[in-house]
Amino acid sequence: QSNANGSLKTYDAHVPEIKFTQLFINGKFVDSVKGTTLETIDPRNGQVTARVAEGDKEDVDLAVKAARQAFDHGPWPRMPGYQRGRIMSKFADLIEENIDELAALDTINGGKLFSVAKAIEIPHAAMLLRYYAGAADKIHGETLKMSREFHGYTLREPVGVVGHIIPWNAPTTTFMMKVAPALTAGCTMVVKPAEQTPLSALFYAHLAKKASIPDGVINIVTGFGLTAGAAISSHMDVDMVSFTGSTEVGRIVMQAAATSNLKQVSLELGGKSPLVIFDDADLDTATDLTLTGNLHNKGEICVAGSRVYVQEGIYEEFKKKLVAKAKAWPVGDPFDPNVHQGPQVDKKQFEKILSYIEHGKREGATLLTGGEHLGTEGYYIQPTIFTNVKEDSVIVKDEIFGPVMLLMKFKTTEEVIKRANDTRYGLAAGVLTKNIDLANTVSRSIRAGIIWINCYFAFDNDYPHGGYKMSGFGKDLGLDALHKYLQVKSVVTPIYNSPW
Ligand code: TXE
Repeated sequence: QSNANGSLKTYDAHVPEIKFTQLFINGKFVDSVKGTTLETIDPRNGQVTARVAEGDKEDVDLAVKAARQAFDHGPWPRMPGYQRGRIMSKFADLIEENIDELAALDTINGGKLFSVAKAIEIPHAAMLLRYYAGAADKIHGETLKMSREFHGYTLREPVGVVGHIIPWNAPTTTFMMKVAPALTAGCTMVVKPAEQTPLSALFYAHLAKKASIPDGVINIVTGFGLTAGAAISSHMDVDMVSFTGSTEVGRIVMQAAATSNLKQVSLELGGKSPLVIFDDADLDTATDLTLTGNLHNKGEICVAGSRVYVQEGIYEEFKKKLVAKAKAWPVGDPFDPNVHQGPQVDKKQFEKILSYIEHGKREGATLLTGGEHLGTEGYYIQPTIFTNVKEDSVIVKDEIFGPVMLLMKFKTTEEVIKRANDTRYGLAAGVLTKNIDLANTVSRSIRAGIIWINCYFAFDNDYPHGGYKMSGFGKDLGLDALHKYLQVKSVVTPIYNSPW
């Protein structure tokens, strides 16, 4: 453990044996057609932890074929909803029996805090499965009265074969946010985890099979975006692609969907969320929420509140407190229970963040604390705070996706609303004030998918998550996500001699 300036200790006690490294297609673990592999790296030290099958177009073809067969002829879409729900609940039980191992895989693969993965993210994956399992026998359409001698009804039918393309920052949560509602809907699927973090997804495939999810329903193709990912988004036999990742790749996925079979598209992309703190906010709560809102998951989180707007009356005092707390923030080995921030996911992301920090300095922003690589090995970065930033500068406009926040002063409500909305993104926002009218005005005025009042990162299974503007469209979580994997069919029939 260390604070932002100390040295790092390494904990190896929890490193699990890696059991699954092959693709999972039609219920079996198999090598890739070409037989090639990719390396997964432990971000604590940059060392190779495993070699995982590298899937390419041919493997995606096989996986889609299996998913198509399971959808067109298999039992999953046809079985009663309660039965699908029962199997999903069994899947949830098996996850709970393997929490430690799953949490450790996400830690050595993505640098995630073991304590958080164990206490929150893995149990949440099981909860999410149960939430959607409970909805599996409650999928229904409506009966509609027509104006003439017809009547009709609507059916909600599964979309079909879904391709899920998943990022590395929340390998478990994103996997389950996509897989669970699609399972409930009766879809079959091909999942491509991020090349950096494929290990837990393969373990989930093993547990799904053990829970009796039929072969071909969940297929996992580990591999790179440009090859396996592109093969999914341009596949003629995939009915929908559900993507979480960068705005840049979201655009490519949508183009591929448009130029192939016009498959449905759902995109959860990046953010640059505003956190607006008014003069009457409690300083301790406000500084704590600002830190967790930016340093949770080492800032690799799409809803990070990285544009921090503080009203002028408390600005100086807030700044002093925030910097003092950031300097004491424990960064270190993610297996250490006292640590709050582990290493960035990989060398590429680590270097990207450091280059944004350099860019900020060159643009003339004032570095209040942090800004440096921490330790001599691994991808650790100090919690970093900039102030005196120009609103049109690159570090204010771009998503940095690291432990870097920008502190800005404002005077009036009108002004801060305008500045908060001055972004191409619209994923989340926070507002801290004791004045309920002010909180309501700001929440209605900011164009973003979720607004937190006097809190940050409060998520629940039932709350839809997804963006406005260039943060994407289509929700994860909640019943909105279930409806995304269903399509509505209208059925109309004549009705004679109706008394009504
Ligand atoms: O994302 P990519 P990267 C943001 C964040 C981060 C930046 C870059 O700002 O710094 O994106 O991260 C697959 N066709 N977010 O480069 O490339 C890829 O293999 C199809 C925000 O890792 O978008 C992986 O599975 N798929 C974010 C997934 O897309 C392709 C989470 C995401 O990777 C592809 C992650 C292609 N041509 C990064 N190219 C969030 N919204 O939470 C890549 N992929």
